Amino acid sequence: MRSIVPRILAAAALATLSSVAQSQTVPAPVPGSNPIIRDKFTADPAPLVVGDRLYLYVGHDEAKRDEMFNMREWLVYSTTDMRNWTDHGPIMRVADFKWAKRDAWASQAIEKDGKFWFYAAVEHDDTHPGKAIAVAVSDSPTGPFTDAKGSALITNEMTPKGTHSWEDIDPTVFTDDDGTTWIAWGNRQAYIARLKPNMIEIDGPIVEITPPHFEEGPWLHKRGGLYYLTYASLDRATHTDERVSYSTAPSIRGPWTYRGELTGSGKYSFTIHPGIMEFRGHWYLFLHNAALAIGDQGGAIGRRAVTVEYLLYDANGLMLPVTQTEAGVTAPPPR
Ligand code: FUB
Repeated sequence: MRSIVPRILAAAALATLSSVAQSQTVPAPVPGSNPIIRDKFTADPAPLVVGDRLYLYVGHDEAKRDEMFNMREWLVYSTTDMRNWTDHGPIMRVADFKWAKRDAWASQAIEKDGKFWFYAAVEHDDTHPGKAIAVAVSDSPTGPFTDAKGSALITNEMTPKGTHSWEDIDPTVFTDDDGTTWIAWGNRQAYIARLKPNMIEIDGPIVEITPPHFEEGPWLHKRGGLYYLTYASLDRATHTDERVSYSTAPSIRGPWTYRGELTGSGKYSFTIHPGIMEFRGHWYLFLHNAALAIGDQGGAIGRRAVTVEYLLYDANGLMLPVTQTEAGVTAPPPR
């Protein structure tokens, strides 16, 4: 019988050569390049700055094979340098809202009076069929968050004009200079309402503000004297995948002026979702695409990956078009 030792040695040598070859041909990603999170599929990025740290809330995409969405929890990451991200794990599961039955969809957290308020889209149980908006609270941006109300803040019945059951999704929250916090949300129709100071009740009417080609994912922010409503848009006559568009207004109450598209579509992705924040002297636009593969799981509608790019404004405060890149914010800021 021939010895198998030479064959084992040859195999080991080959394995070493192939791992050397691999490490030479596939360089490790530059920390902070896109997608910024690579060990999990993540979507619907929502940044929040607390002190010298930027926190990023995302939905955890866990769809398998041809499943559309499978989202059961929200995760949070943080950074101080926009390069290196700390994983703080799940901050909440959709099961923590006892009245919700599934779908940890888009969210946003905001700080007010020393507490952190987390607003998120979920599927309500059969007592209020359709999507709903939940609110949770924590003493820390990394949680744990608990249901702040014990029931939905917004249910499908509160917006009767809508024609489909997933109209009440994708909350964005914004506190104006007078201390009033506003919440906007929607799918196909966009709405805005004032929150009571307790942050868990709507104060006054729900007003429709649907901008051109609005699909979902609104994001409110203010820079200088200008208010921005940025959102995932879909011009069904010309595009098959969402892009990002925006409107501006001189006041949170409008009137809103449509300013056109800010981005194209995310690579391989039907959805896209803007999250905008200023941090350490730069403005950033967070998005997602479906360009990440993990093992044998390729990107898909339910397996997305968050990205970040610099966001620049012209002299009139209009946002300059943004392209999703691999280098992201590891490249020098464009001028
Ligand atoms: O992630 C689930 C849904 O897809 C979000 O709520 C929408 O904004 C879209 O990204």
